[in-house]
Amino acid sequence: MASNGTVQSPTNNPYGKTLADYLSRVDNFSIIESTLREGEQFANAFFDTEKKIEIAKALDDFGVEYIELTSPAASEQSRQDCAAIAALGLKAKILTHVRCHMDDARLAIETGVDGLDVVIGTSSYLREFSHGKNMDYITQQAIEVVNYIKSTGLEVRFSSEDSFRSDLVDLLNIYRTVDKLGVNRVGIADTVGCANPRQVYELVRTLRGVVSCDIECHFHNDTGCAIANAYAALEAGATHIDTSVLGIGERNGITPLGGLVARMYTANREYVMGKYKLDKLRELENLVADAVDIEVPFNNYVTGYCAFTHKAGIHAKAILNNPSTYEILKPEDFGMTRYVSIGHRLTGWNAVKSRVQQLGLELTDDQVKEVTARIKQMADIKPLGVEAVDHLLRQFHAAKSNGSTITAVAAS
Ligand code: HCA
Ligand code: CU
Repeated sequence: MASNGTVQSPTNNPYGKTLADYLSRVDNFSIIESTLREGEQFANAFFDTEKKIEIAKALDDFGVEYIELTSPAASEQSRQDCAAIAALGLKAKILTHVRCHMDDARLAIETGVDGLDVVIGTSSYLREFSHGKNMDYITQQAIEVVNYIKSTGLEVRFSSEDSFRSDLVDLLNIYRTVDKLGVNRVGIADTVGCANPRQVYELVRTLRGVVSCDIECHFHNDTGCAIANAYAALEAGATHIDTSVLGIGERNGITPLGGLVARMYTANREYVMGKYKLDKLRELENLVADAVDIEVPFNNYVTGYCAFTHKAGIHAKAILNNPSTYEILKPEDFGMTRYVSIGHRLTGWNAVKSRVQQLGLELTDDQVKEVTARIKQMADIKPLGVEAVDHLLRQFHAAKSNGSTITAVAAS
C-alpha cells in the first residue's frame, strides 16, 4: 500500500503487492466445520447424541471457529441434539443449517444456537425440479427470514444452493439484497462439485465487489477440486470455508478439514500453526472414521499411512540429508513421523546405512553397500517388511563381526 493508502500498481513496483494480494484472505480465514451437518449426509453416517457431543468437543479442541449442525427441522432427535450442543458452552460458535423458511428458522432459534446458516436453491434445476419457486418468491422469502433472524440478534448467513449453475444476475441481486439487510455472511455453494478454481476466483471476486459482508464458500469434491477451490475462494476474498473431517458428506463429500489445513500450511505455516491444534488432527480423523465405519484413506492428506513414507533410494538419501528436499509438510508439526522404507528393490545404500545406525550396528560403507545389494536381490522376489530387513542387517552384522558370511536369511 502506498503512503496515501492507495494500492500501488504493479508497474510502479513489480515486486510490490497487487490488488489481488489485498483481496486475499488466505492469512485470515475461518473454518465452518460441517462434519455434524454435511457429514451427516455421508452414506455411512449415523451419529447418536453422545457421538455428536464427542465430535463437537474434539472439533472445538482442534480450534475450528464454527461448528455447523443438522437442521432441527430434520427430526426431533436432531432438534434435541442441536440444543444439547448449543448448551455445551464451547469456544466455537454453534450454527445450524436451515432451509429459507420461517418455521425452520423459528425452531432453530429456540435451540439456543449462535447463528443460522440459511440456504435456498437458486439454480434453474432446483427451481424447476426441487422447490419449484421463482426468483421473486425466493427473494421475498429471503427478506422475511433474514429480517426475522436478525431481529433475534443471532448471526445469519444466506446462501444459494448450486450457485455455479445459477444465473449470475439473479445471484448477485439476491446477495446484494440480503447484504443490505445486514446478514453476517453470504454463501456460495458448489453443490454438485462442478466448479474449477478459475471459475471460483471469478465468482468470489465479482461478489466481493457487490457485498460488504463476509463470504462463505462450500465446495463439493466430485471432481477433486474442493481444496483448490477453497484456496482460490480465499485468494479472491472469501472469508469462511466449509469443511468436514475426512471430507465426508453427500456423495463423495466436500473440502476435507485436514486437506485444507495442509494447503494453508503450505502457503504459510503461520496461517494455521497456533490457530489450530495440528497435532490433534489424526485423533480427530480417527474418531470420525470410527464413527462412520471407514478407514482413513492410505493417501489421505497428512495422516494417510504413507503420507510421510519415502521409498526410492534417491529420495531417501536426500531426505536423510534434509527432509525439506522431498517434504512440503513437516511431519512433526502434525504429530506425525517420517518413515524411510528400505525393504524393496528401489532402495539405496544411504537409506540402509541410516537404518544400520539406528539399530546401533557398525558397518563400513562397503559392507553397507554389500548388504544393500543383498536386500535388492531378495526384494526382487518379494518386498521385505521392516522386521525382515532388521533381521537381515543384524545377521549380516554378526557374520561380519565374527568373520563368517550369511548363507540364508529367515523371511519375515
Ligand atoms: C445440500 C446443501 C448444501 C448447502 C451448502 C450451504 C449444498 O445438501 O445440497 O449451505 O452453503 O451443497 O448446497 O450442502
Ligand atoms: Cu453440501
